[in-house]
Amino acid sequence: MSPLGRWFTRLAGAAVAIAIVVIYACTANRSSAGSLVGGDAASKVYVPPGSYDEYYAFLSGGYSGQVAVYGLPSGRLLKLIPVFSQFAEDGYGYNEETKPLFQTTYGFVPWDDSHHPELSMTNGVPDGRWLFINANNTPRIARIDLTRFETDEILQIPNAAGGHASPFTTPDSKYVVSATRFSVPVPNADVPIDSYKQNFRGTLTFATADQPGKMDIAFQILMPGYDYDLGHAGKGPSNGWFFFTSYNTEQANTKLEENASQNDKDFVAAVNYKRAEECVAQGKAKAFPSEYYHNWVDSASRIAKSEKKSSVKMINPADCEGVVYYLPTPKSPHGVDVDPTGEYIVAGGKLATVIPVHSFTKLQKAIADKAFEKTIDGIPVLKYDAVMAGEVQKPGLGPLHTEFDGKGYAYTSMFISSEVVKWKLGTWEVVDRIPTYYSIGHLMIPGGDSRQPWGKYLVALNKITKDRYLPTGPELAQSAQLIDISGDKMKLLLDFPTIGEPHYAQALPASMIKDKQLKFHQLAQNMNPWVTRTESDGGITRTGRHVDIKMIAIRSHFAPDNIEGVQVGDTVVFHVTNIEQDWDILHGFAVLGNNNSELILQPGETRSLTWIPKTPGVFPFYCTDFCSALHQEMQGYVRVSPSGSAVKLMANVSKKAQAQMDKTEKAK
Ligand code: RUQ
Ligand code: CUA
Repeated sequence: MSPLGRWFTRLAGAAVAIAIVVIYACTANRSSAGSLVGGDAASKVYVPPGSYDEYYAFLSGGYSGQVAVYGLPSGRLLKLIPVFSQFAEDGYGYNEETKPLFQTTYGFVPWDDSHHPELSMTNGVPDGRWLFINANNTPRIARIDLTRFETDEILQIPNAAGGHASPFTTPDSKYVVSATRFSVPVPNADVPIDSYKQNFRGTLTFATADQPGKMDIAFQILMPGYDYDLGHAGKGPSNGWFFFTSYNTEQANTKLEENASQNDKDFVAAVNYKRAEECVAQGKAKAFPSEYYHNWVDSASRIAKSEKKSSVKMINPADCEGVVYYLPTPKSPHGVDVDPTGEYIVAGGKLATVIPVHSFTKLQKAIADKAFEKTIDGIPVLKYDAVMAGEVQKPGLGPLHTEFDGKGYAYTSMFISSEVVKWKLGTWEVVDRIPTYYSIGHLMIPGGDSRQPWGKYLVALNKITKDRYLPTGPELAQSAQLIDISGDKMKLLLDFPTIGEPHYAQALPASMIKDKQLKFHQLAQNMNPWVTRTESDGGITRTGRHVDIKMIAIRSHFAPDNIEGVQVGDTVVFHVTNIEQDWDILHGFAVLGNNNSELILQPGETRSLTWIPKTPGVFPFYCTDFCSALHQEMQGYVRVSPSGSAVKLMANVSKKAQAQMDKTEKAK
């Protein structure tokens, strides 16, 4: 069950009354569903064949580890971008070029749980350069390039467990952050679990993000051992600040559903990261031995590289006055969202009966006045009344996340009462509500967490599907719902199924990136050491038990297409180059019995598949991507002989390539 689902359990003991409300809400939702879709909904989401959608939406794939790209308003699935999980469909994480992206200090980690896509920003507005996304289980942050829709970089986050509050970006994309969900011993150590209060700590990580291929940990902040949940950067007047929610300020280490729900208020941690930069510059951060990997794709060769790092700069708030303050916040807050003006900091107290809103102006004054309740590990706790801007009363049950439309309204997801609630910034009055089907987690407005929302649509990202689609056995696809927010009243337009669990999403106008798409890779600039640019360059080389085969793929053949002299137990690597120079002409490659996946080859690209034949025989290979009328003719054979056989290394290649092969054969 998802962490969200567990809140049901948490509440169950005390809340018979709530249960009744939930049942009532669900029943009410279901019976009125039909009438809630207005008569013009179909025309509002209809994108005629051959026409484009207005927005790209990037939905997290949750426990699939990937990102799904949809068009809005149609809800059409455009692409699945593999990020943290191997993807057999195109060989990502199976071919030799991309495997290093999964390198971590825990070894090769080919899966993760991705939660929050975040677009890069310039001046607080999404700029369409990159999309970042976090890995929750083995904390990492990935960068996706939006001219190719490909993962280019993955940075591991050390001294952390559960990289949940991540990878929210600063308005200039200088940093992406990661806060540890689980506190753990820092550095990790073999200690009794019930020594939690003495030994467990949290960390807040700021990683540099504005230079592709060069992501790194700028600094970490060592925090009390709470659970850190979500974060958002300040903007405008609050630029230079970052806000993170924390819960379990009780520091429970068992039965958290009860033991971490004792305090009436937990905290939002307000981090002055400009102050952190000063402390680093003044040598107040300690070099803290920490191993982690940075993996990135070299753009010339398109081959991923891995580098192991050994130290981070660790800031202890007690040594850097003014770097962190705690804002008391009711109760077990989950989301924290900053409105487009940068003045209001909205928390989603998932067990709270109100939506608490903090004021940045008051926060600054409270600091100047030293309106502190107490200090925890060098972190002043500000007085709630001194920082509070207002509370939205009776919003519904289980507020989680808030986004904004740029017209003075906020929209909050209510998990337990299964609805989106629209309220007005400044007066805090609820002005509209709409049911969701069912149990909404995040919601998303294109640019809705930025300085400039495109406030036309809202997407509800729901946790429970039940009766919304044709049933497909015990497991149903989770659902997203498109809601029109252009008028006073929210209107439900469309349901569409999602990949994995759509935690969070981001979207931007298609016009910002559609004309920047790469159509193919320039073959002349392909710097893969095993590139084959023309048919006559193909061939085979043997180095002991290692055999490299250089091949080309072009409509509609491979060259070479007959290979002999391979032996049982050899490590055979097929380096296949698609020499097409044309948009959307891809080829594939697979050989009978290969123990990994196929290769998919973009035009102009080289990919390598490793194969260790186990028995003698003849093994066909073929193109897996229907590329031409003669796609079914696009095939070949590898002859495998017993180990030590006298069959000569041979391929039907050019004379030049054969002469080269004969030379290496003789040399051995
Ligand atoms: S959250 S359980 Cu983004 Cu609401 Cu992850
Ligand atoms: Cu190449 Cu099918």
